[in-house]
Amino acid sequence: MVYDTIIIGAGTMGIAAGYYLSKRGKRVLMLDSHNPPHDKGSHHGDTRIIRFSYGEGENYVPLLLRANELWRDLEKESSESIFLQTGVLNSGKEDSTFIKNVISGSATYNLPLEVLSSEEINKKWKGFSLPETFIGCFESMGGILKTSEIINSYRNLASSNGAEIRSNSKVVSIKPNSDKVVVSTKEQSFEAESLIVAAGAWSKWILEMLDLELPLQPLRKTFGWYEAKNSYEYPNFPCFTFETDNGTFYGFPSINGRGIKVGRHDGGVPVNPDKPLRKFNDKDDLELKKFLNDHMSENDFTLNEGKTCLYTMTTDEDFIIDQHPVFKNIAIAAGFSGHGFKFGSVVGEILSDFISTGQNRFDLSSFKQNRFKKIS
Ligand code: PYC
Repeated sequence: MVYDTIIIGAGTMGIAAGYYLSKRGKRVLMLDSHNPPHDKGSHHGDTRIIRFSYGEGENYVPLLLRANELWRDLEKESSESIFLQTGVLNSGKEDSTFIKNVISGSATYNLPLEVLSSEEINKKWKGFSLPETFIGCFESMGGILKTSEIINSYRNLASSNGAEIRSNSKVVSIKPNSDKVVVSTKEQSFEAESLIVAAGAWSKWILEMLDLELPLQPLRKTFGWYEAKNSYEYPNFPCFTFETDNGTFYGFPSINGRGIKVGRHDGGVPVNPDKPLRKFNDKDDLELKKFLNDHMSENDFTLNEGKTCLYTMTTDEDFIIDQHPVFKNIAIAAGFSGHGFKFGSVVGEILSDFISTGQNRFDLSSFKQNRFKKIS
């Protein structure tokens, strides 16, 4: 069978693209080296934050607003609960670039934001104990996206639209052409008019098969759930991001008594995604506990469960969302640098637009792959 589009990677971005293309009546084949949702994807760990006055830059806000509409549509279409509106507190020193971007993003796009002193925050949520030098920006619109529910919803809807998913199918070669692409796994070759590469931590190697050398680096990251008292339980406690002198951290309220979830966003160790990740260890636990002890009012957190996951970093931590420079029938989504999940719906729609019409409605100039071209 000749497909309209082959998608390499059926994780967050790939499965969303597969869904939007299948909804347009396209014959879609998704190939994944694992079986999504799985613990090698950047969707691993049950929950992700969605926030809108974006500390990483205002250029992301239009994408976030569209992503939000599409998450609501997915919730209706799948009849699954995928979003919990907890609000998100972004905290750090007033002169941090991240905090400044949050405040300016809210002003530019007229998004609800409460800017609070550390004293006001510690009073509003008993669980926090912020240093005096910190401020916080609370966005009531933000909250939690449930990752497995989202991947499964897209997967089920795409399958019922006729899309095919082949799990445990590792791609070993690609022969590109402007009107036909042949993609081979060890077992079989497949043909389609167009191709999407959304291969998460494997993107670097897949893109090399298309003559694109991009600075993509998978990193090992850690997060854990910690025993917590009532003041951290959903819906009374928000999600949070913290820029501290000891690193950038994020977290979630405890849901159904599982414990407050916390992870470190910066740092991390470069890894080969084909090798098993070093398990969550005592050093990882100490680092997360120190963050909790320094910024929460409790000081006897005990680990319920610790896990590892993968980020795929670009050197500037901005995404790559683009078309191939030679073959316009190939679209690329890569390098989401640990802050991509919340954009999964809109990135899926953009990839589907690139493939179906060659156009898209957003300014994607900061996400072009040629920003990494070597200047000699
Ligand atoms: O972008 O808010 C975020 C985030 C939370 C965990 C990893 N990334």
